[in-house]
Amino acid sequence: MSFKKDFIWGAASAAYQIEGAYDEDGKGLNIWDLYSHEEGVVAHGETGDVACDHYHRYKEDVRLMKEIGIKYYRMSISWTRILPKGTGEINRKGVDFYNSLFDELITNGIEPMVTLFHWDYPYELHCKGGWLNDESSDWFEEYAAVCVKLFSDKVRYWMTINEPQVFVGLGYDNGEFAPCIKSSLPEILRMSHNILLAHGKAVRAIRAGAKREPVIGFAPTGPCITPKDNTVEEIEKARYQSFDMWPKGFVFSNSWWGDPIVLGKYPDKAFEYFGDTLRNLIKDGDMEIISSPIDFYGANIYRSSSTGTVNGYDSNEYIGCPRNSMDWVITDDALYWSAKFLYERYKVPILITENGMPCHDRVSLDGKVHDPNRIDYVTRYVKGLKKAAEEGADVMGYLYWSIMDNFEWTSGYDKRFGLIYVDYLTQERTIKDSGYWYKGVIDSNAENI
Ligand code: BGP
Repeated sequence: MSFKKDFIWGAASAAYQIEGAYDEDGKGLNIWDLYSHEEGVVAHGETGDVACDHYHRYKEDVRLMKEIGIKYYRMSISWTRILPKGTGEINRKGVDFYNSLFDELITNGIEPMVTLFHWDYPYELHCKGGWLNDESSDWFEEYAAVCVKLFSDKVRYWMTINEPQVFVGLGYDNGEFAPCIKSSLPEILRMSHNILLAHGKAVRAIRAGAKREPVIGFAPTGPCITPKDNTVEEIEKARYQSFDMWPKGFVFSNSWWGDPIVLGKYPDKAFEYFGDTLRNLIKDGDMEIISSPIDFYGANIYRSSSTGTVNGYDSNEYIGCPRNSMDWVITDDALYWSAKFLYERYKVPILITENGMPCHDRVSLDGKVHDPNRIDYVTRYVKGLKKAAEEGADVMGYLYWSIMDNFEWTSGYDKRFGLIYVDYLTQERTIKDSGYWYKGVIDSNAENI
């Protein structure tokens, strides 16, 4: 048994993390352009101004992708490169850039998969209240419709939003990520509802405007809880906890976002906790818009925590557990349980939109980048994913995060997730051992794992 024949193998990136050229060719500013410049936001005062300079080096990058054997490339569009003010006037040079990139990918046999929003929110719209403004879902719909009109002759795969858990939780709840805001509970509820509406309206805009049959999803993350042993009780507990939500920090949960989008309703607990404050936000027809059918459920998964832990992964269960350079525990069965649980609950194909490992990579004296830990990590996680597929979960594909080392948000450039090493001083690229190894995984549809 194995993955299906048309299994999607690829790697992912996001515009702000790789493109650079932050104020070139008519691009408008976004919240990361601005807030990364504020003191204390990003480690070592680093910014994404230049990043991997992918904007100028995309041809070389596509060539390296081809060398690695990448078949699908998940990337995001920088909203303000297309619409500098977030809505209204279109920036032709931004459009030209993405058209050239898509052409380059397609010519090299790589299918582009586009995320519309990977956190780089237009600054002009932020000044109008951002997601708190009840027009924000219309702004996003306009942006989605523009992209579909411009690019759907080349792009079939679309993801609306990346990790609402994280951009809301860290950006507007605890204030660590741009735009560094700590919001009140009613504000968090309101912006969540607007984001869900934005997602739904974008799904409809893509479906209505696409020139070729689109494949649409979104790319959430969320807690993945695994059973500490294989007893029925522990498995049930893990399933329950994976979709549970709490009165505080609930934006990080799976069900707060996944249930409205796929099941068409907020979790019961949300009404228990927030009562009329939530009820009053929901207008007639909203839930139908939010739950406009999607073709796949994306999942960004890096780690899990076991039902045996007291406080998630920070407990004795993980004493001495291997950790990556972000200090995240390495939990081999994360993809197995999450693919299984997500598919059981949502019953739409699961696409692993991100999974990967940041390591302490460097170019060795022999000129190569040896990263056996990354190879070991992917082997273990993909084995789990394969087992989930063999046991009946509809798993559509796996996208490694990330195609190349890049700007890891507030952690700056130290954390290297890439299959391609980037020397930020010279912009020289080196395919890591894992990149060459991944080619074998792709070519054999993971029969070698
Ligand atoms: C992505 C980011 C990555 C990485 C990842 C972490 O969407 O762009 O750079 O930070 O999320 O995932 P999580 O937030 O689930 O830990």
